[in-house]
Amino acid sequence: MKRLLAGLFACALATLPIASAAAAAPREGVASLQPMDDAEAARMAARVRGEFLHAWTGYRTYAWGHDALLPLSKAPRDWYARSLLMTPVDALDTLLLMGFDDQAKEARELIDTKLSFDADVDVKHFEVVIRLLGGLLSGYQRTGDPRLLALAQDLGNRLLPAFDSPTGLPYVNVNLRSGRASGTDSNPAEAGTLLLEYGTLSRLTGNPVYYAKAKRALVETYRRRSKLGLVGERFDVDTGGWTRTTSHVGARIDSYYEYLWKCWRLFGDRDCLAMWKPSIAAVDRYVLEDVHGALWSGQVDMATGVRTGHEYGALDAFFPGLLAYSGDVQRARRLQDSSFAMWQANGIEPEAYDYAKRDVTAAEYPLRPEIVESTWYLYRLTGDARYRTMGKVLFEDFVRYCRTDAGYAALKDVVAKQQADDMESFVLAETFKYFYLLFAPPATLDLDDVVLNTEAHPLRRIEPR
Ligand code: DMJ
Repeated sequence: MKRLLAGLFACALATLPIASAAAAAPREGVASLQPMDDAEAARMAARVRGEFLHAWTGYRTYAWGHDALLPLSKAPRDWYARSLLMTPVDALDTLLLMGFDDQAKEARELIDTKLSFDADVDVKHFEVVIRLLGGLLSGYQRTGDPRLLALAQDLGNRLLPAFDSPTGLPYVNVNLRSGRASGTDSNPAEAGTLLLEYGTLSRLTGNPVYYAKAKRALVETYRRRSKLGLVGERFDVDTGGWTRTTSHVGARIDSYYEYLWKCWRLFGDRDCLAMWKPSIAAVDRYVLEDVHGALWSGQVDMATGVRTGHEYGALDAFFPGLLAYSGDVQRARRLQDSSFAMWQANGIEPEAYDYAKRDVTAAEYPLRPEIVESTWYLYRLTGDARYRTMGKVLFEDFVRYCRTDAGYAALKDVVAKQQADDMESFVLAETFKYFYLLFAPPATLDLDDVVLNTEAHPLRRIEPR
């Protein structure tokens, strides 16, 4: 926090005549920043592109053909007994967006020739949908490569048994070869963050089954909301009963809200809009709160609305972007200022932060994209070039603390800045993509043309057949 306050005062003093400086209130958040001009933005876009290439090259050199790179040990890591090419599939559309055509071609050839879903492995349904199904569909829409669509359809078919529960809520895992589904301890994010991908698969193949199953899971989640309109954090897939009733917008719930809004945007599905409206009203009323003069989002009980916690964190930081995207720019700006203050407190954001006590409560940073995502939405939707300057602060810190010889490393502890041997595929799918989009010319991605899934894969609108 000290660093933030010192920075804010320095900046305010630099731009005010001495006589009025003493009387002026310190400006905070985005108001403390100067707008970035287009020439500086172009330099930043080139820098982000260069750093992305550094991370991609690390994967290419030390982990080619595997799911992910271990950036400290310079070795590969696979999620299961067999690689599912998580990083190449997740990174493909970022390579294309940034104009790395040779690398994209090489990644596509690897996927086309080596990726097979005929594997006796129990995979996490949600993760495979957002990263692999989303990545394949977006890659197909960008390249027209029919093999990517064929892989997406094969994967979709193998995953469908996940929905065969008594409630229609999906099981957590599914075996890609046998279709055996397992895992009943699930949550709104895992059940409700499927329709953009399955729905796009239906639109592209003409087979409505994918849309129907994923939509039912979203509706079944919504149906279980409390009288106040809030959802909890965990439920049992077989019974549909809540097993944890804490409500918030962070881990295990976050992208459920994201997809209510985005499925309306992508498919024009009025049911999604009808579910979004009371849901966001309940979040505004019960979950968001003013503390120390700033807007934050914490925890309440879904049934009573009684406040149970004041924790915000790296995952919650997607919410300002969603607020802005859905039209509530005022609240979006205030919450983004809070995300930025949380980041500035240690020069990198922690996984969880108690905003009432101003204390880090979970110190790791797995290179998450959400704060960058929100910075980009706010810039794109308001045109306020100070958000580009905010993004530059984030990027410089990100490079300073997380860059390694071979790529980018997560942090075990944002206070001690101790690195961890982990570079998730979402770093290449999302974190670098949002940084790049923030500084690149807006025409790089037309928000009227696409909706980004929760893993930042841009999906194009397609009319139903
Ligand atoms: C990503 O896989 C997705 O953004 C998901 O919705 C949340 N977690 C990670 C990034 O933090």
